[in-house]
Formats: sequence, C-alpha cells, structure tokens
Amino acid sequence: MLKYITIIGSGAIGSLWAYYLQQAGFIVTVVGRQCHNNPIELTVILPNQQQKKITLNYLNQQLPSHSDLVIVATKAYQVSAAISPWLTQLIQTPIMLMHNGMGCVEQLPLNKIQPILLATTSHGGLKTSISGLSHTGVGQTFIGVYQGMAQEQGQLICQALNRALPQVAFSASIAKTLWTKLAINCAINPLTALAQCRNGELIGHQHQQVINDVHQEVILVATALNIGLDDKILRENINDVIHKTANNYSSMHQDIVNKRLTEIDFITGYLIKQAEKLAIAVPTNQRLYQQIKQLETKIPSQ
Ligand code: KPL
Repeated sequence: MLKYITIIGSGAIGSLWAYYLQQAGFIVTVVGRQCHNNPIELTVILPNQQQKKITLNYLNQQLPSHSDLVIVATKAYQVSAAISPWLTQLIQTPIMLMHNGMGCVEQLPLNKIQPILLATTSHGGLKTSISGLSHTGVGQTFIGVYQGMAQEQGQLICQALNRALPQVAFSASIAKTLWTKLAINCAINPLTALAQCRNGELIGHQHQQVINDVHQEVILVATALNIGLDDKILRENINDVIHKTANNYSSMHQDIVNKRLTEIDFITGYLIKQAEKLAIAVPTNQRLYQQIKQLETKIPSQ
C-alpha cells in the first residue's frame, strides 16, 4: 500500500504534488536543497482562487527513514545530482521522475532491478515565495513504467496519485507520451523565452512558420526512432496547449526572466542529440538552441 511519499524538489511542481498528496491522506516529506529540517506552512492559491494553508514536512538533502514512493520533481538538469546518491539505498523503492524534457533517466547509474517510473505533467504551478504556491493551470499527468516493475504495479501507483491530483493516466507507451510533450516544449519554450511573451502570443501569424518547422523536425527524428507520432495529431496537440495555456508564461521564459539556467539541453538539446545520431538535419531547432544558449551566457553562474 502506498502511504509514505517523498518528493525531492521543493519548486512549483514538487510543492503542488506535496500539497495535493497530503490533502488526500498520504504522509508526505519534501526534500530540497534550500529546505530546513522543520515544517513550513504553505499558502496555496487554488485554480478557483480559493486560498488554503497546509503544513508540510521538509528535510534538507536527506531522505526520511522510509518511503513507499519517491517522486523526483526537480529541474531536468538537477535530476541526476538529486537522486543518484540515494539509488543504492532505494533499490526496492519505486522512483518516479517528473520533469520537463528527456534524457535524465539515461544519466542515472541504475541497477536493472531499480523500479523506475517516468511521468509528465501539464499542471501549471508558480512558487511565489518559500511559503507561497499558486496552482495556475489544471492539467493532466501521464505515468509509465521505465524499468524494474510490472505494468500492474505502475497502474496501482497511477490510481493512488489520481486520487490526489486528477487526471493521472497510465501510459503503456510512455516514450510516445514523452516525445509528444518534448515536441510541445520544443515549439513553445524557446520561442516564448526569445520573444518574451505569454504562450498565447504564439498564435500570432509571425510565429507559425517557426512552429511548423520545429514540428516537422521533431516528426522526422521521432519517425526514424519508431516512436509512432502522428504528424497531424501532434500539430493539434501543440496548438491545443498554446490555447489552453495562453495566459501562462512558459517555464523557459520564467527561467530566463529570473536569470536561472533553462532546461534547453533536455528539450531542444535532447532532440538535437538524437538527430545527430541519426544524421538528420534539424536547423530550426539548432538555431533556437543556440539563441537560448546565448541568453544563458548572461546568467550569473549558479
Ligand atoms: O510545459 C510547459 C512549460 O512551460 O514548460 C508548457 C506546456 C509549455 C506550458 O507552459
């Protein structure tokens, strides 16, 4: 039975899950770099603007003595450092990676028996302060098994999380789900960061050609990898997310504005790496990647 859940990462997505899981009756601990070893009262603004208060347990870079599930909800570039030191200690504990982009799981020194789940979520969250969180957009979460556990066990975890923050759906082809999200992020994130605009402004005529080119390049690479993405459906997915998150600023836009490192290496950078292995040209994604990297050089080292 799933009862004790540890969340590594105290940013918007980690805090969002911590709030909803604790409200649903799970015993939650949040582990973070800037956390102190004591409870913090979190004020949460729900999508209907209701304000809720909750007291969450935090640990500074140490795990509680027992977890039935560990969710890693850090930025993509922090995943490896956040979870690698604990892998031997967690050899039988399911670990779920929930981040933007792809490629993190391949960086982990995994034992074959380590149960690993991959997840992607489209919920929008904004951490307004150490104790302030806003649930800015209701989304969906998909979970799939990467290794080390039966699909049925993955489905049980999925059902438990669905009680806390629906909709959580089990994906039998998580690679396809992650590639769809990758394509959406390749299209929206760099463009909104460069144009310094909300997602909705990408509906404008001047961005359509670039979005089409990004989309076509993703399709070329995904097709060569047999991911099974449908050209037309993917374009609809991208447009749908642009419309549904029209008022939001993408995470990459927020990272650039707040002078933080972006996840470009795990989004566009991941696509480019796959394309290079297959000798497929992805010039539009290359250009967007270089432009974001150029912006990152202006960020003071973290
Ligand atoms: O995942 C996102 C992000 O901002 O990182 C999208 C889907 C683009 C929503 O803003």
